[in-house]
Amino acid sequence: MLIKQANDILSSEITDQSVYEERRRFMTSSIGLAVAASLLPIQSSVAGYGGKPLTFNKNSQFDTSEDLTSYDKITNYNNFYEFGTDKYTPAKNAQALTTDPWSVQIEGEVEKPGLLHMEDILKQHAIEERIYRLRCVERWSMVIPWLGFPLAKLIKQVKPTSKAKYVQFETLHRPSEMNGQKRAVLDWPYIEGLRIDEAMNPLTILAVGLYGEVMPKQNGAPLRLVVPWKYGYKSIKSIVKIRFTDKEPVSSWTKVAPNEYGFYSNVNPDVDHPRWSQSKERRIGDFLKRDTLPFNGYAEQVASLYHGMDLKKYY
Ligand SMILES: Nc1nc2c(c(=O)[nH]1)N[C@H]1C(S)=C(S)[C@@H](COP(=O)(O)O)O[C@H]1N2
Ligand SMILES: [Mo]
Repeated sequence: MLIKQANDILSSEITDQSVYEERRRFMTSSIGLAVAASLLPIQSSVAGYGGKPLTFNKNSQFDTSEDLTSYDKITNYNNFYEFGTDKYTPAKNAQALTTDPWSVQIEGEVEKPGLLHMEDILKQHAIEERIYRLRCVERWSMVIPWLGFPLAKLIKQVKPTSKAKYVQFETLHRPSEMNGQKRAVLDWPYIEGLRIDEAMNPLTILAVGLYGEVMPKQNGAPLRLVVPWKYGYKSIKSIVKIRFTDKEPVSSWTKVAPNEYGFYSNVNPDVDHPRWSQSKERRIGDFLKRDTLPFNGYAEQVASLYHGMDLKKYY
């Protein structure tokens, strides 16, 4: 049989980069589209969370002609200080993390505070595939096919009060499984924050997977933030708490070096990091550097959020 039903595709096949790319090319070719439309369900479904398949639709609004970074690179070159400060050990060390059961505490300025269980989050929100660029403050970038849903949907569900001006996120603190937390490299737990309008922006997602499968542990399983127009460190991993506040949260990186890592952290080629220029970046897998784009190439969608602000002051 030429094409399998999406339900028949095993996750082990999907995780293989070449199979994924082949399927992607096939699905986007005109013949592929016609055949796919007649034979395949629009949704794809592979092994997911809690023994339940992760079902998702591709959101073609967030497609790209750029090459995807390989699954191998995305899952073996990570920043996840809870599992070590270099890029290579999280892939190994993060496997110790228990991600099921998992829940997220909602607190602060909301009408509906409480504990959200991961299974319910997955049941309540339609999962989309979106391809986003991720630009790390350390001058490398990747192109990643995320699975997730707009954070705005979860925020609307818990009904913030009029005092909620900011959203603060917190990563799990569990040194028994997160060996990096045995050292005080950061003030654990890892904290990040957004202004509420940034959090509500349609580009901001909570991601639950990548490359068609459940989130690898080193990439922030089971639930992480992805804010594509900001430096990578704003995209906090393995979230256990979301707090609505009237005060600007102090993120972990701002706490260690406020002159290097500001609250906004918008990708900006015109504002240098004190120790290096931010004008160029290396796409992982490429040899030559490329220009960094304002707001990581998402200016059209988000520049208006900062209208009238001096982005050299609010870095
Ligand atoms: N909890 C937590 N979240 C984190 C980090 C971290 O160390 N701990 N690193 C950040 C940084 S600096 C980057 S660049 C991205 C990297 O995400 P990736 O490993 O999935 O590419 O995660 C961000 N989220
Ligand atoms: Mo980063």
